[in-house]
Amino acid sequence: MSKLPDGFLWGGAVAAHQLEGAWKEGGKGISVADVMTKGAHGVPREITDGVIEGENYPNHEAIDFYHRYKEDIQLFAEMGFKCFRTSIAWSRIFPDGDETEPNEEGLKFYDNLFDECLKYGIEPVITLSHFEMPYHLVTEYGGFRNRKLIDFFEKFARVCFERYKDKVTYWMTFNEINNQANFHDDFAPFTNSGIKYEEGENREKIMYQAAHYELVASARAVTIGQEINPDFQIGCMIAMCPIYPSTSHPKDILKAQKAMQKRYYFTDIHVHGEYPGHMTRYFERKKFNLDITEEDLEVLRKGTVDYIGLSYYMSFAISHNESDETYDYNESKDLVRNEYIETSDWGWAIDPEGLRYALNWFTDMYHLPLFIVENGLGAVDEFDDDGRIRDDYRINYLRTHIEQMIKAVDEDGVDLMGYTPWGCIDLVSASTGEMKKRYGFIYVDKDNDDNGTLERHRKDSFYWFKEVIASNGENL
Ligand code: BGP
Repeated sequence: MSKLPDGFLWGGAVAAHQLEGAWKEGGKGISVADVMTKGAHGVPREITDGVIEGENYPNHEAIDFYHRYKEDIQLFAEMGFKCFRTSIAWSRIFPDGDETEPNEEGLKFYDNLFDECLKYGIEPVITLSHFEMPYHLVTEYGGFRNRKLIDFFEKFARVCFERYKDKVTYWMTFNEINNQANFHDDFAPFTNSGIKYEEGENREKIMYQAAHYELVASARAVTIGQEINPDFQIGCMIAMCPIYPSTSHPKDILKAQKAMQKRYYFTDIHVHGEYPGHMTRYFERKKFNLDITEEDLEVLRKGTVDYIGLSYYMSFAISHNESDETYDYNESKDLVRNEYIETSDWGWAIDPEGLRYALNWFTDMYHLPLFIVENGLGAVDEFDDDGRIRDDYRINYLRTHIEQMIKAVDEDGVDLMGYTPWGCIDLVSASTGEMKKRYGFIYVDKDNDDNGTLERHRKDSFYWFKEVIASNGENL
């Protein structure tokens, strides 16, 4: 007997800009992702001032899912997927983001894609904004530093909800909305908000202002979606990395608690519809004077979500800082290495128990259904002489995480809707732009320098995951 509920949504997750390619086809406009440099190990990607001829922009072709989606969905169906999480590229629907009428060809592409999924009984799970805002909204309006973006996003959301109301039930508004508050590189440009910083600006203040506008845009979308189809399930999407105290020193415990508050206040707003006291006090203390109106607060109260979607890859550990009495969280300064945990080739801490912890934490805090919409291991894959990819490291990672997920459901009573591992087919890495950081059950023949036939191959994990789904998590 399976320990997971019937109808558990097994599947896989991707994002439009990381796999579709066809960056200029079907009337699509240029998105932020199309002008991002290819980073590298330890070198963050940058939003450039436009496309330079001859440069390698990995998202332009990606894995050409735009033309090959039928073949790929068929492979997902062969694995037994119950759902497939992807995003709608905003720039396919509104090429510049500020038009009055949507682009019919873009809408049609997603009609075809969702129909193809439904043909196999695969539920589409759709993120509205996954790091791919139309670039015009960045150059003309400054991205989400501008209040006008709320209206543009609302319009985009309304068009999608109306068009796909009979094909899509599960939605999420902004992918990893809290990722911009992770304080990496002193608030690096964040593609969801489309923000490029000027010299000498108060980046932190700008980030909180943009985050506020995104939260209002999200809440407005939730309210509209619930009106258009009351059967919709509309969630938020939070990047979850639990932050553990590095020791039992009370100051480390308090430091970890404050860090968790800061990283996850987004969830309080999505779920409870209001800012927690620690954030309003923080804004006051910092004299940020943010543009937050009474009307905004009303919108936030109304547009609360139905479930929490989360990504989980790793955990962090943190120590207090004797010279800083405030306990303010600064990720690039305060995080420490957790000696009990191994890391991936890209330095991400591998911590399966952390997933169980995270699921319990969300449940205790918010009492809402949860949906793990990303989890996985980025690794270099190679063919053996017999033409097989023996990715037991990936199987191991997923198995140990699924074991903890099942304990959370079975022993702790967590209400979990489904599990969609990240990058079910190899795609362009979001943080580095590389192809060689692979997550897939399906290998795609393409290398870091844009060479390859784009042919698809089943890895060993493909057959393993197929059995996991068929047994509803019994055979791991
Ligand atoms: C999440 C993003 C994804 C994805 C994943 C893996 O933060 O939502 O878009 O790419 O991380 O990250 P990476 O591709 O950098 O390995």
